Amino acid sequence: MTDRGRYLCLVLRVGAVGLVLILLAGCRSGGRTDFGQAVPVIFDTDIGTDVDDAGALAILHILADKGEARILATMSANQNRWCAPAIDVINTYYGREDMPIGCSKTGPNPEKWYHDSVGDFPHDLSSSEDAPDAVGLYRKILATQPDNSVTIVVVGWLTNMADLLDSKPDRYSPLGGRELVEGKVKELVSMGGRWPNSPKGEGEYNFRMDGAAAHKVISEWPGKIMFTGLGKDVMTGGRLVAEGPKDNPVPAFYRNFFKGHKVSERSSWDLIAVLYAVRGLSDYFTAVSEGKCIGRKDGSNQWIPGQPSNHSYLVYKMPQAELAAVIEDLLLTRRVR
Ligand SMILES: [Ca+2]
Repeated sequence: MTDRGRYLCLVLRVGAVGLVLILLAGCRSGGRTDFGQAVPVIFDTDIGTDVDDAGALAILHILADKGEARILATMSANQNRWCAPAIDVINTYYGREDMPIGCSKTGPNPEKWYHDSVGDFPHDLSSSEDAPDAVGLYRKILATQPDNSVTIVVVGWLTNMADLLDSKPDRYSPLGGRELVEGKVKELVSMGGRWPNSPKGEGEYNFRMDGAAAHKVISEWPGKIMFTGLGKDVMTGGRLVAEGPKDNPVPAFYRNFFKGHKVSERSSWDLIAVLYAVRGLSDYFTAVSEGKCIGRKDGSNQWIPGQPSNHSYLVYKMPQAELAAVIEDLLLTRRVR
């Protein structure tokens, strides 16, 4: 090879390495996946106590349709009889009628709005009692996943996470729950808490509904937790109800909720948790990581500033109205099958 040839070869190599570095930097700052891989997600909800759970599951399906997420399972921490059927109608509408559904057998059991429309849409599960125990299903699924790969997004109380930590070796895995989580879970995203602190004795709803579980998970979870807690002022659902397809159960659930509560929009707590779980900080959020959360058994929480720990909490970067438009556009995205 001539000197000129060697020089050209060197320039090309340096250029290629630079391009790879630029691509890597772009992936780290713009999202959670390396080179566009779908994020494997388990969705855990208290569906029925508020309507944002239905919206959150809907946008998770949409993000899966777009190739950004891969839904491994859908779980209810609310053991009410209507929860699994409500999840089933949404999974079925979005073409994932065989998606595994697990249900807590130990959690709280409130019954509110959701059953009003469940019967109007196709589904198989007629009662949560027919769904397998969520903890067993978690163990079965986690055992088969690559190490440090799974994102769990909990948009209700933390009952299933506490029960998973306490779970014993079984036919799916020789590991106890804590070791299984440590091996397989990349990140737990919890829609819970008020940040940086809840008023004394006034725990946020999801922590308060199972305060013992929140205390246990916050104290003992062996991996990274992102507490989201945002969404009160990010109002969505209005355009979905006005423009959403008639055969989609999610606008119907929102319509029931709006009618029952005499409102025309709803806060987006659970949808924001899903958005972060799949897209990461993106242009939407920043995170506070310097410190650690203390969770008390009454459901209250306090952030102790200090060295970075396995805890972080989310902070808005994008104005709330813009974030609402991003979410509403996702809610109105048509299913692909
Ligand atoms: Ca919820």
